[in-house]
Amino acid sequence: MHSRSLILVLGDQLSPSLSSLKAADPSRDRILMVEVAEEATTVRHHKKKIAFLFAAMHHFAKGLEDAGWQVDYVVLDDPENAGSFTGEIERAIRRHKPDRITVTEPGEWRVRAAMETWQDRFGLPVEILEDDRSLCTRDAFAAWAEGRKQLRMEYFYRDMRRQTGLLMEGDKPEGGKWNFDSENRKPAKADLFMPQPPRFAPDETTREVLALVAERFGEHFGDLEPFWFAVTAEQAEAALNHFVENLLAHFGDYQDAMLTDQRFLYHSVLSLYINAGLLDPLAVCRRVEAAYRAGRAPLNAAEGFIRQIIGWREYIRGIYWPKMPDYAEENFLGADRALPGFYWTGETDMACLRAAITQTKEEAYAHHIQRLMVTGNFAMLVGVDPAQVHEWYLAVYADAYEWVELPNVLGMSQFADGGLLGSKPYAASGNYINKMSDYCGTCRFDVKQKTGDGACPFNPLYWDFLVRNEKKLRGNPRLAQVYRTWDRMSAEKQAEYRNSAARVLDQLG
Ligand code: FAD
Ligand code: DLZ
Ligand code: SF4
Repeated sequence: MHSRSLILVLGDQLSPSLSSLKAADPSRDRILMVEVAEEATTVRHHKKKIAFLFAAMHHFAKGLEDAGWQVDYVVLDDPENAGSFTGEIERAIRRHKPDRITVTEPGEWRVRAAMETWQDRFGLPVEILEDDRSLCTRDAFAAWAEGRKQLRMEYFYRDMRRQTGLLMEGDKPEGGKWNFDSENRKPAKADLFMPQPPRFAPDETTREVLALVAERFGEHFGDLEPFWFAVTAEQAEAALNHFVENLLAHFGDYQDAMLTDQRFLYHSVLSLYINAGLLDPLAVCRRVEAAYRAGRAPLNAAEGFIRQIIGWREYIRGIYWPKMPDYAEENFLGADRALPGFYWTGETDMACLRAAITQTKEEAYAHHIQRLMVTGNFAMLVGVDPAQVHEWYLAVYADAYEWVELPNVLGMSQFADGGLLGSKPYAASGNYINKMSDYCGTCRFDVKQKTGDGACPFNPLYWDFLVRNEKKLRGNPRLAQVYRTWDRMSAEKQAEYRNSAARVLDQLG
């Protein structure tokens, strides 16, 4: 007789192709899905994110049942709910008396560490299967990284293009170049026509979840309604279709632009669906490639988009696992300031931060440049403790899971790993934000004014950051030119910058 498995499917594993399901037999094995308070409160997640995951979990469980699986779904308000994965596994073992536990590896080190205790704790074999939804296995990434002094995304990406065959002509890149970024990144004009992402009306199941989240997590950051996210694979597919048909063609051009009244611009708003498992990353890229080959999107757009997924997304995952758990503690610049309170309210006179944070509160979404060059840049310039920055990003975005959020925040945006991910800090003065957005036009501060009352705070903070961290950063060849500019300034000018920055920092408390 075959042994019976209890298969735990996590909230970000909502894919019928999941490795744990592939290996299983619906007539014999049982699936367990659990809503647990620990996952929602270890970091107090945005209300919309919790609602999205619980609603998507319910719909996924229903789909599995319709396909003949036996699913044991534990709701959050079950009076017996133990509140954690480990507690719920223990209860489920009592209910189902399985011969073993099967899981697809989780996306977070903390959860994997808990799972690794289960075999001894429960006296049952625990199988942790590889998550083959990612295109580069952990072993393959380790083999690629072996012996390299620097782990540059661009070289990793070329290998992923060769491996997947995406946008390849034989062994050459389509169009003769691997990367078309020089044609991308234009500032946007507010009168461009940008179709909004499709909005999905909540069905009865989702409405019940919304009521539960309002009651149990009312104190968490963020607006719960209006709630319009896709919660099924079919709806996520419709969102992908909308992107490919209506937005992809301009994706590259306006990738770095920011507009107060256009929260999504030509971005796909698909990361939350891909990360939860509702969309398959490779299938998404194949759709985009097909649109290019059919002449419906230019190469700079298709290549730029595909690079974000098979390049950045896979590379970030590759970095996360071998670096954990110590990575989460890294603080190369020794930053120790508390996260300013306005990150939780949006109440600040700085129009760029107000726009990015207000939109984060309302949508649980901000696009890459808002995350990197507005909220991330400001936190780094003022020297916020990277662990607090990490916790904020993990809590507030609907697409945030530690494996993808942590390297992006700690490495890319805060330079807290000392340059493993980026060759220099993404530090910028107000000039960059002004070039790429319409924020400065409505701001109380003057982006052109360098120092003194009324000057854009990013301007003195930029120089103060470089000087404060001079010992760690001056030797970086990519910063040689900016340090030369600082050295050429008069002592008086330098003092003005430092004094202005000190006043901004004082006001932050
Ligand atoms: P688009 O601009 O349409 O990009 C297409 C897709 O590419 C995204 O859906 C995503 O799957 C992928 N992608 C693009 N850039 C990255 C990247 N750097 N890392 C991984 N995938 C990428 N992304 C997350 O999925 N979760 C996070 O928690 C997260 N935190 C971030 C924190 C910071 C400080 C920064 C700078 C970036 C972060 N990113 C994160 C990456 C990126 O900002 C988001 O993936 C993107 O904004 C999601 O919106 P979109 O789907 O409209 O993306
Ligand atoms: C983020 C999250 C939340 C809020 N709640 C649950 C939950 O109740 N049940 C569940 O299975 N997963 C949840 N998740 C996603 C997990 O935190 C995620 O699977 C792990 O962090 C591994 O990436
Ligand atoms: Fe932001 Fe400075 Fe522009 Fe104001 S002036 S929106 S603070 S960059």
